Amino acid sequence: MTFRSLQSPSETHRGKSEKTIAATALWAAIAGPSAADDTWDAALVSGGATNTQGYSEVRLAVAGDFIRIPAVRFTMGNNDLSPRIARDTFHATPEHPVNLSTYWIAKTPVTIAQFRAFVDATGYVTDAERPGADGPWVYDFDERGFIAKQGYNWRNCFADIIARYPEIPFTDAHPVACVSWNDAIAFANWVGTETGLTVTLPSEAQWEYAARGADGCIYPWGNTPSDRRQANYADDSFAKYFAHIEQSLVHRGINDGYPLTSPVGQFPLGASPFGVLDMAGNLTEWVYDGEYDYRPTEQTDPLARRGQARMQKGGDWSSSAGRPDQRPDELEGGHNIRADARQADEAGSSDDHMGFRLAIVQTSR
Ligand SMILES: [Ca+2]
Ligand SMILES: [Ca+2]
Repeated sequence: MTFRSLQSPSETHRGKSEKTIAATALWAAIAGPSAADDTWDAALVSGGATNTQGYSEVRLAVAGDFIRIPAVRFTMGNNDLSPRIARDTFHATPEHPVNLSTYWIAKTPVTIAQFRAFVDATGYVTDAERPGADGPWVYDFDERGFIAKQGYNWRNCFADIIARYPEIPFTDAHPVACVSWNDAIAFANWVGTETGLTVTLPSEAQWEYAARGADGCIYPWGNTPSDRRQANYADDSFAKYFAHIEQSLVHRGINDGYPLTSPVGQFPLGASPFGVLDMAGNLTEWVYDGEYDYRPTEQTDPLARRGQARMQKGGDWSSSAGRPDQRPDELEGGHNIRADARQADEAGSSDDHMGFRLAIVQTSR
């Protein structure tokens, strides 16, 4: 594989041919053993450097940084869950061997700025904005909880909270929330069209391996809960504003600095073994799979292609650490930042603690 010629002046391309070259280089890198030596088209795909953890990273102009995850056989799910943890991880049992082909996963979730560029370019209308839609589930101080509110969507789903407490940090560099699985797929399809790559949501297996690594840790950074520097979830800064709800979720004694979401990439010490950021906390993330139960048998590139409900991973700003010493979560399923935790929700639904990140794969879905 020789991609260095792509950057020579004599092979400068623009427009469609440029996209095709970038895509060709990325496919070759997915298949080949020496991606760290590859170079990338500067306009559309740049980087090609090796990150701190030793994995290749590239940058898509419209969708940020992606990390190459080499093919592997790993153990998905968990057999070592107490009944409470089993419930809070949406029954992430039994553990089972999974073979994954090489893929690329986004280093961070899609930001509001990136999603805004997509909407500006295409005129896309999200599920929550469609006539007659129920609206996303967002926090309401009068109701003292999360309720479905019409008129809210990705543009304004934190607006009431920010208006009430303008000191809470919030910018377009934060991950986009109040987007449905359908909206996430629409964004992925747009990035695919723009780049010529097969861009989609990661499968649940791809997401979990990118978060846990070969050692199968509880969190992306290891097995001990955050000391405030590894992730954004329900901490003392959350409790300051949401003290009247979900007290059992709060990790007392740490302050990660963010009552709501944080800008993406703010917790480098929370990187996964591959350098992937924001997997635990910030926003829970849609993955491609429809809702399904684990089986003990070995699987290769597992993907539940269909399902009205879609799986979600990673926990968010309102989630617990999922520590064994915590009191139980009142809610069934998920709502903690363990890498093996699972949730599911209707593909057309959205809420203020749900976002997504992209993956680049070799086969269409
Ligand atoms: Ca927090
Ligand atoms: Ca996350």
